[in-house]
Amino acid sequence: AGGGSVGQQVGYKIIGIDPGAGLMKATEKAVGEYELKDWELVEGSSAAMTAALSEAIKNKKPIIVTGWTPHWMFSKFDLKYLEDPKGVYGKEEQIHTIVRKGLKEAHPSAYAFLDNFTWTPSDMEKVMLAISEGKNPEEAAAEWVNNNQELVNKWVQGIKPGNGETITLAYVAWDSEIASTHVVKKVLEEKLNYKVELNQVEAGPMWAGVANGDVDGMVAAWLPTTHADYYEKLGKDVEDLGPNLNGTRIGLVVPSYMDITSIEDLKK
Ligand code: PBE
Repeated sequence: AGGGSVGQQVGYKIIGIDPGAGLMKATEKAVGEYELKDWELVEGSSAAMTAALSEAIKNKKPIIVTGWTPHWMFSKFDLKYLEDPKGVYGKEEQIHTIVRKGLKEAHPSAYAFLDNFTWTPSDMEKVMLAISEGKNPEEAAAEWVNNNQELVNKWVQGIKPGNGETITLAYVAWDSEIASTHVVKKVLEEKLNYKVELNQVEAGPMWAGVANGDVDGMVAAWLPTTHADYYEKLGKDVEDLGPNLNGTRIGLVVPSYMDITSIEDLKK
């Protein structure tokens, strides 16, 4: 389809996201290790990447994007990960909840809930999908919380509500983290009587904000691989509350109609 090599078909471009994402660092490494010499990793944002993907699929054009799971793109479109025989993108990992040191003493109820918070890729995808279909994140989170009272009540069971104190959460505008962070905000406000301020920042400042105590926490740490750099630098200055979600994946993603299966095919 389209004629020529895959590289020629897509102009030797991989459509990336924000430069702070671990996925971008991994992709730079992949470009090196697979010797994709003529290729360019295009920086942008999650929103720009999904817009380019939607547009390409609408026109049945070839495209290569940096992608991850959980993500609504896999329920909306017929997509596949390119095989990664060199294992550059790592194995399955977890999304962790990370809080500032001292949060437990300062806001024990918020801390207890954040420690309990855990859900599944399919939960997260429901919120993501609603947002991708036009709901604003607050609405989508409220609707999910409303529909999942049993699980939500387990998270807050036995926890004494706060007294209207403010909790600050940092997140990056990745579709997955927009979803999770808004759900956590909603639960803290509706069930535990906190006020929640959200700081949307880049990945570096998100980690640094929790490490220096400017923000109380985040639910967006992809470990052990994707955020390995950040964790190595700042892990000792934060408290890791462990995984809130299991079953992630990152890599290069293409529409299923493209006639390639492996990152190695990009060299041809
Ligand atoms: N992501 C989504 C992020 C983590 C969440 C895979 C784009 C990254 O740092 O790459």
